Amino acid sequence: MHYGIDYENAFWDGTQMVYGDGFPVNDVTAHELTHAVTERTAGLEYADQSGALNESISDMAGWDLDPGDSTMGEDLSIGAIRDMEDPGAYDQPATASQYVCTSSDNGGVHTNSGIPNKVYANLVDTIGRGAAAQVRYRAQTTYLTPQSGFADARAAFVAAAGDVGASATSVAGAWQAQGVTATWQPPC
Ligand SMILES: [Ca+2]
Ligand SMILES: [Zn+2]
Repeated sequence: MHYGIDYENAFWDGTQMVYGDGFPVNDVTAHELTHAVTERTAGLEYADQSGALNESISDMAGWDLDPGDSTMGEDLSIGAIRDMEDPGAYDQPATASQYVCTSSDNGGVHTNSGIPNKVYANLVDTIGRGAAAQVRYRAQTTYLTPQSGFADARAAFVAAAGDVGASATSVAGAWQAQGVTATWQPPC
């Protein structure tokens, strides 16, 4: 589903992403490679909430490797396709109450990813990108599972924060700010 990309200068060694010296990291390339990491770790099913999380984790990692702007895909011929800080700029929801129920796009995986994307923007703002990236990677590789939903992801990120020495309160707050409470469920 997400192949046909250049693996020459960046690869996953079974534990982490490895980038060659001076390799100009494209956010979309990192996004696609991160799908491979997710497939082999969290295994998030590519539909509905877990699919939106799968998409969002890839956007988070893509942004971390191309942190100079908050848009995704601005180097594509079609231009930017998403904005981590302002999901609404590309017709994505930013809060849980705006969760889109649809049967297209595997249950709106490229739409509802805006919610956790904005959560991650909150997290970068509050604890800094380095810590946010550690939390994100730890959650992806240790706590998220194939059926994880948004509330599970909140719990996963909070648990990951404890492991890497980040503020669990700040992590919970980043989710809470977008309406993802510990027990949130979508209307569909
Ligand atoms: Ca970008
Ligand atoms: Zn993707």
